[in-house]
Amino acid sequence: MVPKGRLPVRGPSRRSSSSTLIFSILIICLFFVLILLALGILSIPRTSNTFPGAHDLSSIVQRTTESVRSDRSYSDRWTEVISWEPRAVIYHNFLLSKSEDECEHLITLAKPHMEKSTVVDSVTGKNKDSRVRTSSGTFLARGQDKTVESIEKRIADFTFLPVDHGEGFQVLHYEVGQKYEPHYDYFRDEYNTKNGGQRMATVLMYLSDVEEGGETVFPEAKGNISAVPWWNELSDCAKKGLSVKPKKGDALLFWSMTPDATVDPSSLHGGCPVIKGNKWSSTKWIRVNPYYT
Ligand SMILES: O=C(O)CCC(=O)C(=O)O
Repeated sequence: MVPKGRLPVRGPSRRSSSSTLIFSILIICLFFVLILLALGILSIPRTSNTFPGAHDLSSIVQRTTESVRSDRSYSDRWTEVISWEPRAVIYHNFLLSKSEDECEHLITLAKPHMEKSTVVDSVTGKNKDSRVRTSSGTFLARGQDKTVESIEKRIADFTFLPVDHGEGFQVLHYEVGQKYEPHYDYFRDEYNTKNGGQRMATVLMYLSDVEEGGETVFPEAKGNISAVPWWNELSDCAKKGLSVKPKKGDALLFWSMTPDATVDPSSLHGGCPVIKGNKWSSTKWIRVNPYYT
């Protein structure tokens, strides 16, 4: 019992010792969180407005610089998202060029069989000759040899789409003045979708550099097309859209369908006329379902 007229002695000291305890626990927790942050086990979430907008093509410069800086060697493989509408990404140095030259290998396989390229008639679904596409080309068999098989496996890893959804490579050759006018890779006829369903994505591999022209252009891509770092190097044709300059060994992946599996009209694309030099490329079209060869 507390004696009359005296203040209790133990109350405030108990309160002060419990607040000291809480304060110490907080300090220990804070210290613990700081250690986790320093070790990279925890991270502070970034707000969405720190990321560039989906159509902000000027961010390509920043990402390029970051990639180069963080790579040990410039010749390493690295990816560069160039557009969200259509979804498109460049995989730099996708094909081997040192111990084995995969570009030369594909060209050597294709050369003896090159024929004038055709286009698909959207009414009949049959191949026809056209002024829209003036290159020459040929198809290689899927898994034709070990090198082809290894590139196809790499494409499957890169796209997350199985090897058996892919058509055989089409190797293309464009000489000066040759081009492929803007078109869709998806079909608008029923005949061509019987085997494998719709074309979902395309991987376009550049097998050679091109001195001038020959860019792949996306005239319906959304965004400020002139913000790309390589704008001043583009031909007039390429300046009509978002363009990629062919570079030997690089691969361009773009999607002809949106994530909700409807066809994407912003995937309209073409090959600009070659102005100087030669262009060799190889296309892999990937279907929604397995494609039987
Ligand atoms: O050669 C290019 O840049 C475009 C080729 C193309 O459009 C295609 O093969 O579908």
